[in-house]
Amino acid sequence: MKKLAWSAAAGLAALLAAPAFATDAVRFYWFEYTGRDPIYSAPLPAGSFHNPILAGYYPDPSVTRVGDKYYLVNSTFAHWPGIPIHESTDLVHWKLIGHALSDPKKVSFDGLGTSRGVFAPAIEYHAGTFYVINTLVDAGGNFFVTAKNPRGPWSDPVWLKEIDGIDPSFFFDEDGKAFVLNNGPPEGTPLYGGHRAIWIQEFDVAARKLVGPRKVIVNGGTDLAKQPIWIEGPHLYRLNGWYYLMCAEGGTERNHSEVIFRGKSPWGPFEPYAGNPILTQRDLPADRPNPVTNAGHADLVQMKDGSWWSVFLASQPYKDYLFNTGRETFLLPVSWRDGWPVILEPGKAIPTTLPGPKAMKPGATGDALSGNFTRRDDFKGKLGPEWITVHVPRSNPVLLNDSGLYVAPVKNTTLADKRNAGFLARRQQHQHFDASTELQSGFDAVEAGLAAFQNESSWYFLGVRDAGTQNEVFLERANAGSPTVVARMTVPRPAKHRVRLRISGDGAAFSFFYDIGGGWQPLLENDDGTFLSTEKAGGFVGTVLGPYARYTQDKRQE
Ligand code: 6LW
Repeated sequence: MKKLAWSAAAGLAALLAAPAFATDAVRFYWFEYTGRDPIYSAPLPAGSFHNPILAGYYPDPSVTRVGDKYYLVNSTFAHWPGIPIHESTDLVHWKLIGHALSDPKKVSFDGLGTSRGVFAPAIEYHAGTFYVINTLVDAGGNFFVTAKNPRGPWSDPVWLKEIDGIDPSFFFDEDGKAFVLNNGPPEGTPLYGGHRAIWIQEFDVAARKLVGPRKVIVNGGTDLAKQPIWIEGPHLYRLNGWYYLMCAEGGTERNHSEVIFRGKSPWGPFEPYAGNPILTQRDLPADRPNPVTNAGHADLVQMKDGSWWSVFLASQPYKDYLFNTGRETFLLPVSWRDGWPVILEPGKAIPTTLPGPKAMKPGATGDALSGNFTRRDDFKGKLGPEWITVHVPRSNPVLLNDSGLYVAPVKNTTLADKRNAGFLARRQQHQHFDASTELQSGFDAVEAGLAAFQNESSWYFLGVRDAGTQNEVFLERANAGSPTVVARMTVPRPAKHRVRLRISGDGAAFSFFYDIGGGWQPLLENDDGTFLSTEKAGGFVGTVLGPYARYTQDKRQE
């Protein structure tokens, strides 16, 4: 069996260290994903781009510029590899070039819910070194990694055990001093639920450690008297004699926003801008068409041409406040008003098509991350950049050779367990999508097919298994309670045992199809897929889709 080639990064290559590969592995011949959201169907005007720039679950973006290149990181929670590094020359088209966390020996998310682990990371470049700082929630706390080349290798994590809280970021000042900022509990007893503070502490670059006192620079938010909640995601910038401190406020749901402060020293005092928030969608009418919600958690970057832009997270509900695509990365130009940066005027809706930066060249391309597209993976010795796993792989469930992908069931492990199962996934990036695959059926004691997974208690499994000399195609739904088979069909086992399966989503409606040679047949249509939404499933991630194999119940319990 050939080495698994993770095309853009060494991410899953370390899996190959495992010596044996299960003989029960199921072969998948190809996988195809098509996004078909009507909102992107009109041709893109020349020089324009579509928001989100990274569609599907890519929350908490942080960006930095090095010369004429830009580097972006996002949260990945219990998905793996951790913290993708995307590179761009125009802020619109991005390519995956590596991961800040890719050695499964260094971290473990076993036993963690899907929305624990990698929270909001921040990326900076200083004196020839890239820094990514982050919190592994319930899995080690705050840490940073460094690299000379953003493609890697990235250093081992340097743990910052002395600080609590989340959302750390570095600030490298012009005078050589450096700081770590983050969100933490306030001093003393919190005055109300969601009362948090922004803290700062000096960082000794040479010694790679925090030094001196730690101090609160924002208590609660822009106006403590109004009991602001969840001040977080701090970023500090120095410009025109001011230190600008930008933070998210209001919580990462419908009241999310971005606010700005400024002061004459990194230690404060910081005054809030009278025009805060500088980004939110919370005041817009709920019944607006194609709503974008949750906007906040932003970072600023100045392009080489002097223009300012902001990346931030937002979500796109298909109805009410329901979205299965998680929190996505958006891009907007920033304007300056009386010395303050403004990402979006109050009352304006975030555009999904808008003019791009000057640096955007006609015909520029990147990975399939924005607008409508079809991505087909023939699994010929190489995996596309979109593939991830859920939890850090401990065994060897996914292998590739020149003829296809092999997914092995993992003993005693299914999607309902908080550890890595035989599941390779890609993000659901559109409200309207088709995800299909072809696999080899007829494995004794193994069930395989396609899963749509939100977390360990919210998923669909469209699978095929042995039924004597025939096959059974089935749909299992886990919706908070025990997984239940909601549709099943006994079908002839086709020539060469090849079966095609498809999951199609249209907003809330999920439909499931199989094809054993005579064309697509529905197994169940228009099932209510709202249980995969963040509103119902909870947490911080979005739905992911892909090939899955597990042992049958009997064999699982052996
Ligand atoms: C993240 C926090 C947030 O740490 O959500 O939107 C949390 N903002 O800043 C998880 O992504």
